[in-house]
Amino acid sequence: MVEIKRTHYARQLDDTLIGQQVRVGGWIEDVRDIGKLAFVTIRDVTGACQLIVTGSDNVQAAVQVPRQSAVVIAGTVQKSKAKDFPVEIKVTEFTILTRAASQLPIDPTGRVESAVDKRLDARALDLRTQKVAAIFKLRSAGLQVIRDTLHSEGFLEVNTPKIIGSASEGGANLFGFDYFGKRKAYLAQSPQLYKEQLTLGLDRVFEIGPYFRAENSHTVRHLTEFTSVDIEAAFLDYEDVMDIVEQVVRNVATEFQEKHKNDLQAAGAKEMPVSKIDRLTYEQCLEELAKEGEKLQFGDDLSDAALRKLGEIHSGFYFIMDWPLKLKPFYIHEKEDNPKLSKSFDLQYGYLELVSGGRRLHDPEKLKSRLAEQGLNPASFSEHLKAFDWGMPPHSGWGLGYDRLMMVLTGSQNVRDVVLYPRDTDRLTP
Ligand code: AMO
Repeated sequence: MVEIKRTHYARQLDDTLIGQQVRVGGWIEDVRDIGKLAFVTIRDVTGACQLIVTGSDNVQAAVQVPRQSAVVIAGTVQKSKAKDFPVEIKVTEFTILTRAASQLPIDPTGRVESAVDKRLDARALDLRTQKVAAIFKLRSAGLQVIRDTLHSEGFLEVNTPKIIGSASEGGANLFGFDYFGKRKAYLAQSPQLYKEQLTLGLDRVFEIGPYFRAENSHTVRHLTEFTSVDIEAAFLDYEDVMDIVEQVVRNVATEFQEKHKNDLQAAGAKEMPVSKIDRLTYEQCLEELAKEGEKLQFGDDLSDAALRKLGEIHSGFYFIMDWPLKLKPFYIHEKEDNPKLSKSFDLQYGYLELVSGGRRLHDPEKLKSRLAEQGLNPASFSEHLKAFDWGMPPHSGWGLGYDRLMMVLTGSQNVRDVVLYPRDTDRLTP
């Protein structure tokens, strides 16, 4: 029986181990045959290490094994003359566990670049590329920071249904399907209504989960399934939850700079210190755009072109707040001193919208009349509306597109680069 359990990962090998027996598992990256011995580089998720293989059988095995095959090796650590490796392993046991095909669809060493579609078709292998693995290490680290930040602010993590019986935010962009031949069901486009209801008993909640949008937009920032971080908090106003999202983004960026420099570098990302984030009103944006020759009327949505122009003026993170009420969903609260405006905001990075949120209506009568004003039937929201008769507290929240945030923080140009198995208008596999 082959012992497959490692004693060390590649990154843990250093000169404190010289003279010791170690067992390392990974995949073959390179083999240099120099006759009586072979230099082999094997890589695992932490990095690479160099092996010295001697003895004609072992050298033969090493030379013949296809690159990317899974191996486990045992040997003694010794000092290395190679400039990239402080130590190397003189191999005593060399076991090929699974041979890789000799023709692979992509080159995971990153030396030969492949188009994104080709890489996505071979995603599991693509993750052996250091740059790609670094992105997903950062993605995982970011989620942990977000959870820690929100827990420390008193939020509970919750899980709400993704299969729902009626349209949650008004019906547009929903994927519907047949539910056991009995009725129609839908995939949740956001946890909006649930998270609002949960403030009634749990006060502050957050959810990190997949949401689904039947948007027929094939762009570098749209997916049909995306990951959102959603929060909702009772007894907070919209500017309070803007403070929280600012803190979340700053903490993630700071963690990346302080603890994940190597991954940022491998991902090809710049460090991105997040200082105080500017808060512009919608009307200020109209003025700035007018100065640039982009004339919009109050009430017009900010088009892609307008956002691109604003993104040139404000190249980093900035908020756009106090949007016209009529541009916002039915649950958004008006500004008390100017009911044409709303207590709402988006967090932008350049042209890219990362977050939207706001203060919500908590008065059931106001909510019903707003539904009617927006052409929605209050009767189809009866399940939701009943919670508003149970003492709904005032509340505010936001939804943050995690894939888009990762795009920004890892310097990726396409949202597909930061999602393991992206779903878009064309792609449903792997
Ligand atoms: P919204 O619809 O603006 O708001 O979505 C929130 C954030 O989710 C991200 N996002 C997407 N990311 C990738 N592909 C998509 N198709 C996609 N659609 C949205 C964006 C966006 O800013 N219920 C509200 C949030 C709230 O008010 O709490 C909502 O869903 O980054």
